[in-house]
Amino acid sequence: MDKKPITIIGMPMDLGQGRRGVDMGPSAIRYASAQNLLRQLGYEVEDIGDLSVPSPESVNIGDPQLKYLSEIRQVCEKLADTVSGVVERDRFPLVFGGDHSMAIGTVAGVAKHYQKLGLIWFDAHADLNSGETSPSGNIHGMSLAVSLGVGHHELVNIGGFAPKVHPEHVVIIGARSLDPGERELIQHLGIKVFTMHDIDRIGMARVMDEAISIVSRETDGVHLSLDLDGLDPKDAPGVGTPVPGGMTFRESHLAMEMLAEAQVITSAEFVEVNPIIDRENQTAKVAVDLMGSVFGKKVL
Ligand code: 4U7
Ligand code: MN
Ligand code: MN
Ligand code: MN
Repeated sequence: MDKKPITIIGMPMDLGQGRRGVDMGPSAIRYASAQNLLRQLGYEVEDIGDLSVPSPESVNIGDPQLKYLSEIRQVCEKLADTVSGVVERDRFPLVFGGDHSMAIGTVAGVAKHYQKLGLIWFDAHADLNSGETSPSGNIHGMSLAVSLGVGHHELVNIGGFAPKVHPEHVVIIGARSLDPGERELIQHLGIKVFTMHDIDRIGMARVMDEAISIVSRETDGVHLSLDLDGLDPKDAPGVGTPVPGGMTFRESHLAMEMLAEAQVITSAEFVEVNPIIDRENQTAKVAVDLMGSVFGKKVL
């Protein structure tokens, strides 16, 4: 198997959500020995550190329907440039977050290099709101919409082009909390969503077979955007927006192992780890464990 060298980027950002703490996610994930594990798996790894992100106390919240819009735009532009530079150096970008609004930057950075990018959104939520539909005004609930070209123009045009992905190349896995505007957009764009109901009903193995065939059909790269709240809060308690009834530790692992087997993933981010409400860094450890599986760790 081709083991592309990995570049880790930290995004210590919590401007996109209501609760403090996910800005410490990158440290917690590093503390859970991400780099060691990847080296043990035989990868060359570099960590280029954290991007600098303003703390919410130091800036103005701005429009309550698009909180911290201008700061999020700025740091996502920077993240997009950084990620794009990593791809240009023929390395695998692996980003640690940070609230999920950062995906606007990560996806913009990779999409510059892949005309037809596949996208796996592993999440309890769909992140398909806009300033008009959001019940919270938190941009971490809008990042998938923005990547599809729906939302505020300042976010949609990050990186200088839009959209970053097309709906037919996107799958959402693990959804169990959707807002009315998100349901409408899913219908309107025809996005494939594997809800918890689907996972219960047909099992994770079949869900992943279908998901992999969708994201790899006619695409030239696939990004994995993994929000730890996709897992059940019993397995990943350290997240800002926990929703009961999520994917188990084993189901999530199976999903990652199948992605590794299919060898489709060309970039990844692990987001929304909140050490403040975690228990002994359990959620960051789960993130690193899942990372192991994505990068090909096997029992035998
Ligand atoms: B996350 C929410 F209303 N939909 O928009 C919203 F339920 O990145 C939650 O998936 C968004 O954690 C959660 O605020 C965003 C809410
Ligand atoms: Mn999310
Ligand atoms: Mn979520
Ligand atoms: Mn979340």
